[in-house]
Amino acid sequence: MKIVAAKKILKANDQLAAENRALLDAAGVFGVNVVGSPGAGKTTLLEALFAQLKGRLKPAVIEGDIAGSIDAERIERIGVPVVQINTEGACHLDANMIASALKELDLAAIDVLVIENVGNLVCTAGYDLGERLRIVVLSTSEGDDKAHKYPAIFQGAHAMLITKTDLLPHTDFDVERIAADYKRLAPEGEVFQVSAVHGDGVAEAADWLADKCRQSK
Ligand SMILES: Nc1nc2c(ncn2[C@@H]2O[C@H](COP(=O)(O)OP(=O)(O)O)[C@@H](O)[C@H]2O)c(=O)[nH]1
Ligand SMILES: [Mg+2]
Repeated sequence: MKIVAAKKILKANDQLAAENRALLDAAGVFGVNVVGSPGAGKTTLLEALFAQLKGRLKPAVIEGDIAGSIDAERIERIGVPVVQINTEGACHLDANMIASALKELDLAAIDVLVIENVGNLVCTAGYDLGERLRIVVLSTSEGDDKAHKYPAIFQGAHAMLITKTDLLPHTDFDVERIAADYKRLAPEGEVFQVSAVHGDGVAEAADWLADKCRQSK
């Protein structure tokens, strides 16, 4: 019987992630890994951010989904280059999948690559994809205990974007509680509050992303 230790798989992933990062750096492309639960509002947020960043940043997207291409079609409709990865059951993207998808993109024509990971607060935490920035998206309808219950994903994120703030009056979500839990895990992390459908907070998050992208050059 052959047993492959998870640690070994992660080591191989780290190697490939480093190669992806080197490729993106050489092309002057800033890689961003967006993680969060299914339905947290990741794709809607990307649509809002790209509208806000029009003329400032040239984005492309890699969409990770277990099946289908609904999100990639949404991104295509707003005129942003996009590659769909179907993981066929896997609950996260890995660096090998990203390496394949990168071959399908014209890196010379973009300056920020946003990877929308498979919706999941657990598996996605352990896999470096070769990004420079990781953002965790949490919606106000998911509960304010999630940083406490899924620490790894919050700990590894440079920013927490709280989405669907327009729904706050209808929930018991406590922004201060989740922000305090997140800051304990990631003291340097930024917290943004966004309603992608109403537009509140989108400009602040977009400015921060543009700054991070500029600082990386
Ligand atoms: N009320 C409200 N609904 C939102 C917001 N952002 C996304 N949604 C809705 O949440 C659902 C899931 O959004 P989607 O972007 O597909 O989530 P994803 O699975 O994380 O990519 C959709 O019905 C969106 O219209 C928001 O800021 N406010
Ligand atoms: Mg999506």
